[in-house]
Amino acid sequence: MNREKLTEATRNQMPERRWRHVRGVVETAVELAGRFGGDRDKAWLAALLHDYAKAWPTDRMERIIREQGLPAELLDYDKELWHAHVGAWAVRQEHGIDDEEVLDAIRYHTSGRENMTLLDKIVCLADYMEPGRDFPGVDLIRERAAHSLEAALLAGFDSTIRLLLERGQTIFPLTVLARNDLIRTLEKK
Ligand code: DGI
Ligand code: FE
Ligand code: FE
Repeated sequence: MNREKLTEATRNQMPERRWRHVRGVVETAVELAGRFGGDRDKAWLAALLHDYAKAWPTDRMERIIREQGLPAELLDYDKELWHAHVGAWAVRQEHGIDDEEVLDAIRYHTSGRENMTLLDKIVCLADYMEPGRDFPGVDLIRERAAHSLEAALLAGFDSTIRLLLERGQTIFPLTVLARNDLIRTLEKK
């Protein structure tokens, strides 16, 4: 796998602003992998590809979910959730990415899930706290990330759930399961 080609192909999927975010996530994910003992190469790859389908048209994502056997349940929830699953499908199709750990980290980077792997957590947290992010609560996430991946990620999911509640939106069940799981993990420590 050629890193430059993959980088260029990813850049071509999105506008410049989104590409800047992706570069921030790559930088942050590699840093977090170093801090918490994750695989830096996998962190690099999953972070680079995490928003691969983010700028794809909604109807294209919907068609892929229906025709390629991705979880149809996604269609009952916010469209923002779709790019993660579609992105994992797309990078396998278009670039032969077959590392299931990397594909899972891409697939669950928005919703989270129960029993998140170290790589899932690194990518999801990097997505919340990359240098370009600025939203209420991001400082707490960054502070916690200095010592605890789980505590930082919990603050991240809390801020997303709070936002969804404020907007009166649905919450995808995996996000609730991910949050519950992190709380239990932290209680055991
Ligand atoms: O793709 P990004 O913008 O970098 O970040 P992301 O993949 O984490 O997408 C976040 C958006 O998804 C955020 O604006 C909230 C929205 N969203 C809608 N419904 C849900 C949701 N996020 C989660 N975690 N769970 C939901 O049910
Ligand atoms: Fe995303
Ligand atoms: Fe992102």
